[in-house]
Amino acid sequence: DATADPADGGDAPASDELITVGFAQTGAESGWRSANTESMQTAFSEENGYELVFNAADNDPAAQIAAVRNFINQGVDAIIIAPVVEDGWDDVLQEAADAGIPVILEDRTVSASEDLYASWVGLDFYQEGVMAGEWAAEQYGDTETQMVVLEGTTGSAPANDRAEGFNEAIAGTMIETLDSQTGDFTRDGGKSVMEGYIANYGLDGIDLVYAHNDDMGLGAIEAIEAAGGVPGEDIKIITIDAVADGMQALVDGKINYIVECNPLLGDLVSQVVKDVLAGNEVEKEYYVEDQTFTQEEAAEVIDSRLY
Ligand code: GYE
Repeated sequence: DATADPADGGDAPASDELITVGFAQTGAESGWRSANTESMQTAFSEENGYELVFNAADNDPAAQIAAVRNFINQGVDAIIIAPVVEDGWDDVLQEAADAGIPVILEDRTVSASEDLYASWVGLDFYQEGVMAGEWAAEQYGDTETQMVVLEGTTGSAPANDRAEGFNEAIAGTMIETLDSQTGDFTRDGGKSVMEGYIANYGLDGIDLVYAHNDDMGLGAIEAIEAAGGVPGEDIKIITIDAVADGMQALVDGKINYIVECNPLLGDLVSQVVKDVLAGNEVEKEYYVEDQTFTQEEAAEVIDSRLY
């Protein structure tokens, strides 16, 4: 077993040595999600010693829990979850623990006890909200500003934390929240909620959009343009993610500021999975750093972005 024959085709392990990993992805709601799925599939490839069982739950929490139960029944070596929502995980996480299968969370967090999972790899969503809110406060906080919010999926960690961080950062400024509804992190969702806002408050009644992700901001741009407005000028837009389409809209002047959320988590998650399975000690939380971009900063880096 220990003697590898260099002539037998490189260092990919024989298939019976592959680590079987079940990955319960949220769905395919956004550009961020596509980049995250690709990063995970690349990191958890056969070349790297894995057999990946991939499930995308179409953002349905019940379907995602069912997928995790399937992984438990299949007896996979480890389970990775990007939890759609924070709540409702206690039972199935306990079932995984009872079956002796370690769970590693990536991207979003859960409200369940941290004893029920081995580790989490992701981003500081609260801090992303704070960074977005601080820029808004600095730019618009001294003048009367009517803001509408496009929230992410209700009950998801990034929607909860990005709202909280932003609201704390704009407290005491002249920015007023006119309305706040979910657009489910999708472009279509952002567009239709924005159409409703424009119908209710008029283009002139809205000064600022805070969208919890780029895709919803891009949907809002479509709605504003369809109504005859100029996004980025008549109505300012702040978003989170910094995916390719979002960065292009920022460079084009249609978005005013983007806080990054790095989706390229695959390699770090893979390292954590290997450590957990080897019985090595791991941290409970691994935070990946995020940056922020103005229009000028986006123009400088857009050609070197990885997603
Ligand atoms: O910002 C959004 C995606 O959970 C951080 O989910 C992720 C968020 C991301 O749909 O675009």
